[in-house]
Amino acid sequence: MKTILITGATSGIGKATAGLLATQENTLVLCGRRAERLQELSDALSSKTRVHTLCFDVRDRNQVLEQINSLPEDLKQIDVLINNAGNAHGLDFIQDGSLDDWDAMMDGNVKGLLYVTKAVLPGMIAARQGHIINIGSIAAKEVYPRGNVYCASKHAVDALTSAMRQDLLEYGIKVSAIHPGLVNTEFSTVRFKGDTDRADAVYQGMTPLVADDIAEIIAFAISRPRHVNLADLLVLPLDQAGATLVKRKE
Ligand code: NDP
Ligand code: 8X3
Repeated sequence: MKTILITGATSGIGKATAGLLATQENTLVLCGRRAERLQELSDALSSKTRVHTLCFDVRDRNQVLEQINSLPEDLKQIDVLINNAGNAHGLDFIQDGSLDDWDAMMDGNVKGLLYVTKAVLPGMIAARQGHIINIGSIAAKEVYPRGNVYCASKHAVDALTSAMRQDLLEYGIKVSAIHPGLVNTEFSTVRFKGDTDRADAVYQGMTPLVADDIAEIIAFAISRPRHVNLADLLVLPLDQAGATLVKRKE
């Protein structure tokens, strides 16, 4: 029985991962900002396993530390941390970008991941075991036009994943990154600020990944024997060969 903390569990990849891991004898700590969605998740999954929810914004370092430190004694020791919370905000040329969008991406995708990791790490270091899985992106490996700050934030996640793996080597802590290509979640709706037509166009004429595809890979990574680390994995739909190289039907 592992205790697994998932950020961004209220939607998309995080929610699918929670649903799958709940069926595999894990205790779940599910995090997000939308309290009503956390309650719905807890109601849906509590018949399968023990679920504890934490409502916080990963950008707020005080909230992150307070909430994670507020865990009941028997849940304080996190075995697996899935740093999944994140989004893109906007798709603009660098000269047209919004400072608020830039802050949201750098503060959420990079600093938020750091704050959560900082809060969870002392227990892993003391136990000399643990597994951190960072959800990167194909945008961590390539930049694409108008992706600028989102790509920079995910390149930072990629760099931090390698850095964590080096710094935590001595403590027996696994650090993995899973980098998805196009996954049909609420991601594009958030990026385009609720414009669902524009969001739907991202996946038009091609078959994207779905959240369950990534959830299965996360569960596989967690299930490897202790000596095996899936360190860095790019996962693409068949119809995608690069950030902007997508085969679409007419
Ligand atoms: P969704 O928009 O469906 O889910 C994003 C999740 O992150 C939500 O649960 C949201 O919860 C949470 N979140 C976002 N910002 C914050 C914040 N400031 N504080 C706390 N939680 C936050 O998108 P996905 O499931 O697709 O995205 C999950 C991860 O996968 C992200 O890191 C994304 O960059 C990455 N990714 C997605 C791809 C895709 O094509 N969909 C491809 C590659 C990577 P709430 O709003 O309740 O706080
Ligand atoms: C999400 C995939 O291609 O929009 O990380 O950057 S992409």
